[in-house]
This record gives sequence, structure tokens and C-alpha cells, in this order.
Amino acid sequence: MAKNSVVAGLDRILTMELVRVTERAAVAAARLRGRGDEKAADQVAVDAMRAELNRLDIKGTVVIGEGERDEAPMLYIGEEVGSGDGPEVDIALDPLEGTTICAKNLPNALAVIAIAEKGSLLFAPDVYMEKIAIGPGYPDGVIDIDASPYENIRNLADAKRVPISEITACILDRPRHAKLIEAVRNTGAAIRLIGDGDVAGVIHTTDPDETGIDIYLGTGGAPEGVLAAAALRCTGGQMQGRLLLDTPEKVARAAKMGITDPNKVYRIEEMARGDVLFAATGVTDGNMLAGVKFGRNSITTDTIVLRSSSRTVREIKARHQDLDKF
Ligand code: VTB
Ligand code: MG
Ligand code: MG
Repeated sequence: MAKNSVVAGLDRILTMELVRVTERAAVAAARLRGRGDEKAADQVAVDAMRAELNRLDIKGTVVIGEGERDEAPMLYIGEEVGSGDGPEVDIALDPLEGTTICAKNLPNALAVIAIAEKGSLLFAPDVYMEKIAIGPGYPDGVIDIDASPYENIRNLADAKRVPISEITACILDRPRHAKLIEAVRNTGAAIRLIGDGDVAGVIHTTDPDETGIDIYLGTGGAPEGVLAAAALRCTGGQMQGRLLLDTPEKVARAAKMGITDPNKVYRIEEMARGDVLFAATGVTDGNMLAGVKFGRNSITTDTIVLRSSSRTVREIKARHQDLDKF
């Protein structure tokens, strides 16, 4: 291979360009942190992300976005974004993942985006997805969405060579998870219950030493599932997801998007294929990323940018001094 040959896939310049997109959305949302107004924070994040995205030289289509065209005025599924001049790409985004977290100023609200070659991201309806995820460094088959919480946690503890009591599972605090929570507690593992933000929850499994989270379990949004899978494609790790198509109406919606087997278990590569770029900027302080800080003369942001084809994990702390731009 020639020394300067680039890894096949998306233009690597895009990796850096993406940082600006999530930075801008995060700063906008962070101005409304802790104001108890989820909608307002979400709206400014959407506006900011869209404006920045449209500056990129891509011919992008939003495949995971803010909703269907009628319910989402901007960044709706199917919306074309970018200058139109550049590669055709699929985009999954959530300008403010964790609107409630932001409104309450609690940890781990993020601005998130993933970009992949056209046709590479799962086109999933906005329904629930059952998810299970662990970080990199474990042999294949340690987790299985159809196995019991006990089997999964025991296998993970064995693979990590620690007692079960040293495993921590992250689960969304929802009444629908009552049984799951009980089953996990019965294994002897600890649980980190989160109010929202399962994209962060899944990503946290990739660095247990830093975050204290070994495994993510439970049911959350399918769009958030695809975003999390895009991140794990880049960091390594294992994840399985199954759409919860529990009514004929949901089965029909999924069928319209090309999903013919309602019980299919999706592996990471089936949710995010090819070369994938992923960026997330902290809105509120979190376990991996700091939230936006507003100083007297500057604004500081903390972002991770990932690329699957090179497996690069970049952490970009930026000090923005041209405050008129924000
Ligand atoms: C989760 C959570 C998100 O939606 O995906 C959740 O991680 C699922 O829906 O932050 P419910 O709130 O109905 O349980 C969010 O809370 C919002 O996108
Ligand atoms: Mg959103
Ligand atoms: Mg969300």
C-alpha cells in the first residue's frame, strides 16, 4: 500500500468537519440547561445542527432524525442536507439526546451525529428497540439478547475475570424494566439507573474503567439504538438490537421501511455498515465528556469523534473565542 494512501470510504476530512456540527448544537442547547424547558432546548439544538450541517460539502439524507416529515419541521427522516456538492451519505442524528436531562441539568446529555456511506445505516422506524451492549475486548458470543440477564452477566463476569458483584449494568429507569431490574439485582450485579440518554449508556460500556459501566440492557428508542451501534462500530464492542413491533400498525410501518422480519435480531454491522463517522459533544457534564463551559471570554466544548475504517478515537476539547459565531 502506498504510504499516503487513504483508508477506503468516506473522505477523512469529514471527520473533522463533523466536530463543528455537534459542537454548535451542544452550545446552543447548553445555553438552555436547567431551565426546565425541554422543547426550547431541543429546538435551538436542531436549528444549530441543521445550519452547520448544511455547510458541509455532502449530499446527505437524514435516515434517523427528529421524526417523520409531518411531525418534525426540521431534520425529518428523508430530509436532504448539506451543500449537495460532495459524497452521497446517510445521516443519523439527535441534536439533543436527553432533552429532559438538559432541562434538569443532569449528567450525560449529548449532541450526536453519525454519517455513513449511502445505504449503510438501518432505516428504522421510531419505535422501541430491545438492546444489549458491551465494550471491546471480549470474545464473540459473550452476550446474547435471547439469553437471561443472569447468563449474560455471568458470561461477562467470567470473560472479564471478575466476580459478578463487580459488574455494573446500565438500565433506563422505567416501569417497563421492573422485571429486568429485579433479575439483574438477583444476579448480584450493580445497576446504574439512568433517567434518559441510552446512547450515552451504550457508549459508556466501551470504557468501563472510566465510566463504571460494563453492560447496557433494556428497551429504548430504535433511533438511539442505531446511533449507539454507529459508535460501537468505531470503538469495537458488541451489541444486539431487536425492534419492538408489538402492534400490527408498527409492523406495517416497519414493512414500509423495508423491514420484513419483525423479530430480527440486528447485530452492529446490520445497523451501521461500511465506513462510519460518529461525533458526540457533551451538553451537560457526563462520565466521558464534559458539558459545555461558558467562560468570560470563551466557550469550551468536549467532543469525541470516531471513525470505523481506521478505528480512530479522537477526543477534542475546543476553546471557542469568536463568540459572535455562537
Ligand atoms: C431512550 C432514552 C432517550 O427516549 O431511548 C428513551 O435514551 C426511550 O423512550 O434519551 P421512553 O422515554 O419512552 O422510555 C429518550 O428518553 C429520549 O430520546
Ligand atoms: Mg431529538
Ligand atoms: Mg433522543
